[in-house]
Amino acid sequence: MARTKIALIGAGMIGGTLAHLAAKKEMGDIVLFDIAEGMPQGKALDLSQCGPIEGFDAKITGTNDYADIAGADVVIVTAGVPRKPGMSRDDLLGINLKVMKAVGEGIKNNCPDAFVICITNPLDAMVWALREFSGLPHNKVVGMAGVLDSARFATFLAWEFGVSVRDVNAFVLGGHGDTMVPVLSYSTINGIPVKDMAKIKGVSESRLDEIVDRTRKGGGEIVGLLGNGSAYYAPATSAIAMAEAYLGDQKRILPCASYVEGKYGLDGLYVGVPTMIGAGGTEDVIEIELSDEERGNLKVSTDAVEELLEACKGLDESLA
Ligand code: A3D
Repeated sequence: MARTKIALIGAGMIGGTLAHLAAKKEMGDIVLFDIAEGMPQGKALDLSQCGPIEGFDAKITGTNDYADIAGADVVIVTAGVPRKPGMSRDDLLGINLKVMKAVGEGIKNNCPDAFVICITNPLDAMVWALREFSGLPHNKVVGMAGVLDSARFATFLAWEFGVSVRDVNAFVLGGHGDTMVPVLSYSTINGIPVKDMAKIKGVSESRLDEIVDRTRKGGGEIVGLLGNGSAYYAPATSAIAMAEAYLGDQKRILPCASYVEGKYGLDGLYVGVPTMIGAGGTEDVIEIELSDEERGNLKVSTDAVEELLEACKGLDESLA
């Protein structure tokens, strides 16, 4: 039986971390692709030399040639540039849109049967564009954001209540970024609704609002502290959980940027929703009941995503 092949497009901070995690978990053989010459090869060599110490057998290779991702079962995309000082949102969009075009074509020509997880920002627009450029079915292209955002939410809730993170089930919806919608009504501490737990523990509503706000700005907080670059450990771990759900046909319900048509009043948009991931890729989107306020917040978030898609269409007419 052929070994599972995992292609990582972008061998930067997240790409390298993904390779290390996938190797440690022996998820399959790993190909690190990047346009930077030597860098993916160097990282692959370095990571390969972890094998004898950590005891994994994964074959890790670095490449600048898309032909080497041929037949990949899973592709995780982190290729792109980060926003730099002085760069407008549209400048960033224009650059990363071109990257998605190249990556989409590389996937289409070499591994059209893969399950593709996009991480590149601005996430909800880039996953949509990557799907358009690759031509893969919508259920095989998904964005990673909600697993990370809900992990951030869960971390802050666990700290606030002084409980194990393992018992916190935190729920977020919507686009990735400041408009994301952390949903307190569906967040629990081992089944106990967070709002009930707050009453039991004497945590005020305004304190919960602060936690929601910190979750929304979770990425920016880390960017500010690092001074250079953005989060990479937790983003990589999040994408690995999604890849494992697919490879193991786990039917996990994870918050992912999935293609939504018909549910949540949406008509063909990638946005963060509870999604079942199994061997069929994104097999189902679960539509939950929302309060008027949550529905309103989701609308603000999806409007922001739609605005980005319009900007993409303006930048590349093949998307219009
Ligand atoms: P970084 O370390 O800069 O790695 C990006 C890599 O992409 C670099 O090695 C580049 O050489 C490479 N690259 C650029 N253009 C191309 C191309 N055309 N083809 C192949 N490779 C290319 O960044 P990172 O790994 O820290 O982050 C990667 C992306 O993830 C960025 O867009 C971040 O904004 C995004 N990100 C998203 C989240 C989400 O939750 C959605 C969280 C953290 C980071």
